[in-house]
Amino acid sequence: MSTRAYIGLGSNLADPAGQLRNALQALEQLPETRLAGVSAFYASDSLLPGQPRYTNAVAALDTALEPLALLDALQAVENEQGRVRAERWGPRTLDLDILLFGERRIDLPRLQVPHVQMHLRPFVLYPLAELLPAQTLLADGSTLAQRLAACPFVDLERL
Ligand code: PH2
Ligand code: MG
Ligand code: MG
Repeated sequence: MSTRAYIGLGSNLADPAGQLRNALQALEQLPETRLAGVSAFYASDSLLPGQPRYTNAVAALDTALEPLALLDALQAVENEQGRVRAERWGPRTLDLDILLFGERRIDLPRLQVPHVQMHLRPFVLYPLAELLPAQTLLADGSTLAQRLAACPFVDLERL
């Protein structure tokens, strides 16, 4: 049985768009997983000031992996692309976040799904909206459409 999962991709170091393209190729190679869709790429300022701008996108996966196995596989891809975990929210070559995993709610120290901050982040919501219906319910009980209205397309640049 496979589950539809949505993955947030982000990079703000070493050719961010190229990092995202490499990561998408790596996602296509994951075991028991099919890459079912990819949003456009978006550029935006970092939430933390003083960092390079980010490029972000969202990918849809159909996967038979369990959530923690998927997380391990995503972290292996981050590491292969030179991710160094120095500081929380530090600049990174590649960040792969599990945003949604079917309808599952997961609250483990290593993994919280739906992603806790996603409903506040335009660089997640806008690419996600390309792949998901507007009435989709998010973790806080709001719909994607409501969150988009509360997170205007301000600083985002569609690439
Ligand atoms: N990720 C962060 C912190 N700030 N800013 C943008 N624009 N895009 C990100 O993906 C991002 C961020 C930590 O995960
Ligand atoms: Mg992350
Ligand atoms: Mg992140």
